[in-house]
Parts: sequence; structure tokens; C-alpha cells
Amino acid sequence: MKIPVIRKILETNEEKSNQLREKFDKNKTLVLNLISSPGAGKTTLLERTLSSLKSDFKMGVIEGDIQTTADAQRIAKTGVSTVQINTEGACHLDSNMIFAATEKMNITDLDILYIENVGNLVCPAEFKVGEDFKIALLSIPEGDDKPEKYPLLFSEAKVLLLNKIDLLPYLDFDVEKVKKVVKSLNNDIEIFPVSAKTGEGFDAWLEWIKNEVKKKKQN
Ligand SMILES: Nc1nc2c(ncn2[C@@H]2O[C@H](COP(=O)(O)OP(=O)(O)OP(=O)(O)O)[C@@H](O)[C@H]2O)c(=O)[nH]1
Ligand SMILES: [Mg+2]
Ligand SMILES: [Zn+2]
Repeated sequence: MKIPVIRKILETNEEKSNQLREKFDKNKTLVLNLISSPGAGKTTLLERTLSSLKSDFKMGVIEGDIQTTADAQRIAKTGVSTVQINTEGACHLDSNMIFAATEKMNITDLDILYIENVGNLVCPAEFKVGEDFKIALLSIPEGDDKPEKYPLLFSEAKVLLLNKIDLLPYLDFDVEKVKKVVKSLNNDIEIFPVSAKTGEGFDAWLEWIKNEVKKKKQN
């Protein structure tokens, strides 16, 4: 007897992700999926990014956390519309959750949708959520060995933001070593050292976003 097997959670997720992608493409919305360990600075980076680009683009944010609406409340203070997903235990976002969140916001007129994934350096990288690009954050206090130890995210991401560079004088973190390792995993990745706290390095990151919005509109 042949037993039916539901192949993979990942396969089902990928189908749903493709549907989301079609929807976002139709609206020409650039979708960025931000992934990092807890506390690397995703929300702080978003706060500064939103404030800097608010007058140029229509933007929205989907916040993913296991519990609380703390991050969505921080985002709401910038005036940008946001929906909080509480995964209640799950350590990543999947396409079904994003689908539900998009029903709660007006996505048709957005130039950019940011998705802040659950703080976790491992499995969020495995789940597509209809994004154009994964954006990885690695913060200086986490240590310069992380790309070698947790390579998947760094292999998948389009951009690596090395955050908290204001702390470089106090910690042993070899930026050049990280750049070399990450480039060997993923030659196409762009690496921007930034401080979400001081704004240092933000010009290059903001330029990258502006350029990608332009490309998306031309498609
Ligand atoms: N010194 C310094 N601190 C930062 C920087 N960016 C963020 N922080 C601090 O790091 C802590 C965590 O920042 P969050 O933005 O909440 O990090 P997160 O990645 O959103 O965290 P989760 O959502 O819990 O995964 C906060 O105390 C921030 O103020 C930075 O560039 N420099
Ligand atoms: Mg956060
Ligand atoms: Zn997970």
C-alpha cells in the first residue's frame, strides 16, 4: 500500500510564498525580510530607516515576535503602518502568517514592505515569505565567528548589515575577516557596516534601498 506523505513543510511554504510574491510583484512592492539573532538591532535599524525614507516612499512593516506587541509599538511611533504577528512559540515566520498579516493592512499602495522576522539566526533563513531579498544583520557584540558557524543565512542574504559598529573600539571583532568569510559563502552579497544608534554608514544602506525600489518599479 502506498502511504501518502505530505512531503515537506518547506515545500508547502514555498508554494504559498510564490503566491505572496505574485501579489507583491503585481503591486511593485519591494519586500525585505530582516533576519538576525535576538537583539542584533532589527527594530532599531527599521526605526532609523523609516524615519529617513518616510517622505520618499509609502512603507509598511510586519513585525514577527513570539510574544508582545513591543516592536510594533516602536514602529508605530514613526507613523508607518504596522501589523504584529505573535507566533506563540514558533521561532520563525512562515508564508501563512505573512498572508494573514497582509489581510490586515493596505498593501496595494506600498513601495516597500519590511518584514522583521523572529530573532533567530538559524531557521528563519529556511522559510521564504514572499520576499524579494533576505537582509541579514550581524551585530558586533555577537562575535566575528558567526558567519562560519551559522552559514545558511549569510549564503542566502542579498545584504549583510554589520550593525553596532559604534562598539568596535570596545570589542575584538575583525570586520575584514567577516567580509572575507561571507564573500566566500556568497559572492553577490553586499556588506554595509552601520550603526543604527548613531546613523554611521546609513547612506550606503539607504541608497541601496532607493535603487532597489527603482528597479522594482521598472520591472
Ligand atoms: N550601541 C548600539 N546599540 C544598538 C545599535 N542598534 C541597536 N542597539 C541596541 O541593541 C538592543 C537591541 O536592539 P533591537 O533593535 O531591539 O534588536 P532586535 O534585533 O529588534 O531584537 P529582537 O526583536 O528581540 O530580535 C537595544 O538596546 C538597542 O538600543 C547600535 O547600532 N549600536
Ligand atoms: Mg525587534
Ligand atoms: Zn523556527
